Amino acid sequence: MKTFSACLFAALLVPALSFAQASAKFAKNTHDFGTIQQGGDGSTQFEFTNTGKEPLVISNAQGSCGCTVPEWPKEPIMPGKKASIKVKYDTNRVGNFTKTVTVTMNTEPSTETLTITGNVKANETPATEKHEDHSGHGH
Ligand SMILES: [Cu+2]
Repeated sequence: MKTFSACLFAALLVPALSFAQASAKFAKNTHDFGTIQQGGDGSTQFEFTNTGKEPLVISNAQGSCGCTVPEWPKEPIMPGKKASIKVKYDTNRVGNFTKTVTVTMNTEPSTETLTITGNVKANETPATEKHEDHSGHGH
């Protein structure tokens, strides 16, 4: 009898778990800054709504390199509520850029990729100080 109830319990639990999920609907997942002056404002926000049935928890957000820094809400976002992920690019780096931020959440699929792109225009500086093209750097 014990075995039977354990099986029954498992059978009820498995479908319940697969439904217990949050879902993030992003208003947009790319942002084009266009041309920004060197040292200018390289921040943007990616707004999203939890369209799932469970509180949405972001466990991590990771920029594709050190010059792309995300900030995300640490508290759970309730179903139907909006929140946003802030992404800041280091505009002291001159040139074209395309960077991604990978957001990990309790959703299916569990990651969302946000992309930022733009072109940082150099301030008038001596040519020796100029970085030709940031997009080719390896980190
Ligand atoms: Cu970089």
